[in-house]
Order: sequence, then structure tokens, then C-alpha cells
Amino acid sequence: MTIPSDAQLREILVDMVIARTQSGRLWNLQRQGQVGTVAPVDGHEATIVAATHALDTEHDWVVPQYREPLALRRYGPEILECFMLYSLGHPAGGHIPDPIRVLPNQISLGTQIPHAVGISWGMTLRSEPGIALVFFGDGSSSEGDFYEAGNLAGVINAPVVMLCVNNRWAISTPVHLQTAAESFADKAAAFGIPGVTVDGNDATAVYDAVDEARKRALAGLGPTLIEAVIYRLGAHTTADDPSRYVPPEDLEAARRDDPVLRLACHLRELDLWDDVAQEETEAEALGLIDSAFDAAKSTPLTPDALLDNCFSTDTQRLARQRFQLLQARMTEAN
Ligand SMILES: Cc1ncc(C[n+]2csc(CCOP(=O)(O)OP(=O)(O)O)c2C)c(N)n1
Repeated sequence: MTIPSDAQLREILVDMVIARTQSGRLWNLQRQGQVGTVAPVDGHEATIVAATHALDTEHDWVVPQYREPLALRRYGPEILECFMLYSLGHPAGGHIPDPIRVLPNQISLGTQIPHAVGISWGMTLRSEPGIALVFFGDGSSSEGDFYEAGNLAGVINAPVVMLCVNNRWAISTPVHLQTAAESFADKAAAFGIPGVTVDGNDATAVYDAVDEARKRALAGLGPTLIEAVIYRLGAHTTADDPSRYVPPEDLEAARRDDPVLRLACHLRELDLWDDVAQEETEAEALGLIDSAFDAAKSTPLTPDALLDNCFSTDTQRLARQRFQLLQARMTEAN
């Protein structure tokens, strides 16, 4: 078992508090009509942050769904900068610059899982050290992409960690209507790979599970499916009203096991966290997101920006479309 040091746990908590605080700010910006739909991170912090702290940022890829970006700070400030552009609908937000090994967030459920298997397979073929870790929800596990990707990963022994974030809900669909299986980890049996379930509110447990899966993958022993069990503490998105379907007593119980409070309590007992640390971290989080938002707002938007980043260089057809688009815009302007 690999237990993160107290210093690592403190770094994990800092990133968790930053993610929670920035998610709240983003929610308010959406309510003010300043950004598009927001999927709050509340309840997911320990799983996302601890998992990525078990990775080697130089070599390992992170393939997110859509709730992760604010908690991926360990991969660099560019993640937040891109996410703010994305939240404004700016096409540049969909392109995370090299050499950062994080894909843009994915709304089309499950499609990121084959991408992660492909990336990790590619790394094997090129003898590159490193793995891919893919996040997906319990709801996404009902997509064919999950089964196809998991099956292929098992067959080719891909160095991939499939992290199913079971937050008990897929919008308003509860977990018992999502699957009749005992657990999401059980689905690993069909792929011939190990499946483990961890308490996703326990940063140490998540770190250890990802660390072990990563070591297996690097040793050529193939993929692992990890199910992190948490509870979605917020709304699905700003377009949702969970009070219409989440039983209040369940939410109340989940709030008592809030992953941020849980780790903060642990570190307070060790004298590694206090009110000042909490306030300073929240202030830092707000400063970072506010300046990333200002930078995003002042990023120029060229008329053909929507065609950027589809390919590293335009295909002939794309070049033709870009030309036609620019001509049409010029005609409109005259
Ligand atoms: C292919 C596809 N089908 C349906 C949707 C609509 N949709 C958006 S989020 C969501 C629920 C996803 O739940 P889950 O994967 O558990 O992730 P969570 O939002 O709970 O983090 C659905 C059905 C979609 N985005 N993509």
C-alpha cells in the first residue's frame, strides 16, 4: 500500500479547496449570465485530485469527462486558462497546449474512454513510459464505448486506468436504475482485468488505488478498472434542480462525509491546516479564477476561430471552408 505523505496530503487538500472555491465562483458567473453551463465539482474533489496526484504529470495522460478541469491544477495553470475560455464558448478553450498531457473535457458521454485506450496503446507501441487515466461517470458506463474500450484494453493489455466516478446519479437517474450489477468494478470481469472499489471521499484510498493500478500498467500488466464511490453534493449542472429528485436525507448524510471537510479535519488534527490556511487558499483560488476569466474575456476571437485546432494543419477541405467563411464575413461587413 502506498500512503501519501502528510505533505502530499496537504497539497492534495489545497487543490481540493481551490477546486471547490472556483466551482462556486463559476456557478455564480453562470447565474449572472457571464459563462455557459457549469457542472459543479462538489463531492468529486478527493477522487479527482488524489487520483491525479498519484500520476507523473510529465508522462501520464489525463482524459477527463466534464466535471474534472478545476481539480486538475497539478497539470498546470493552462488547464484553468483553457477552461475559462471554454466556459465563454471560445474555441481556443478546446485546445490544451503541448506538452500538457490532458485532453479537453468531453460532453459526449463515454467517448473519452476509447480515446484513453488509444492513447495508452500508442504509448506502448512507441515504447513511451506512462499511462492514461480516464475519468467517466456511472451514467457513462452504460454507453457502448465503455464496453468496447474496456474489452479492447483487456485484449491489448493497454496501460490505462479506467476510473469510474460513481456519484450515485446520472442527472436524475439513480445508480440502481443504471445497472443491476453489484458494483461498477464488477464489470471488469467481462474485460478480464482487475476491478476495485474505493471510497472516493478518502484521498488516501484513491491515491493508493491509482498508484497501484499505475504501477501494474507500467509493469506491462495491463489495465485496471477503479470505481470511486462518492455522492454528488451539488446539482448535476446549472441547468438542473436536484431538489426535485435527490432525497434530502441522503444528501444530508453525504454532506456529513464531505471529502473536503474530511481531509481538512484530518490535517487540522495534525496541525497542518487551520482557518488561516483555509481562508488564504480560498482567496488564492478566487484570485486565480478571476484573472483567468479576465484573460479569457480579452482573448481575441477571429471570425474563423471555430475551424482552428480541428487538425494540426488544415486539410484541403477545411482550408477551402476557412476561405469561404472569411469571404462571407467580409461580405457581411461591407
Ligand atoms: C452520449 C450522450 N448521451 C446523453 C448525454 C446527456 N447527459 C449529459 S450528462 C448525463 C449524465 C451523466 O452521468 P455520469 O456519467 O454519471 O456523470 P456525472 O454527471 O454524474 O458526473 C447525460 C445523460 C450526453 N451528454 N451524451
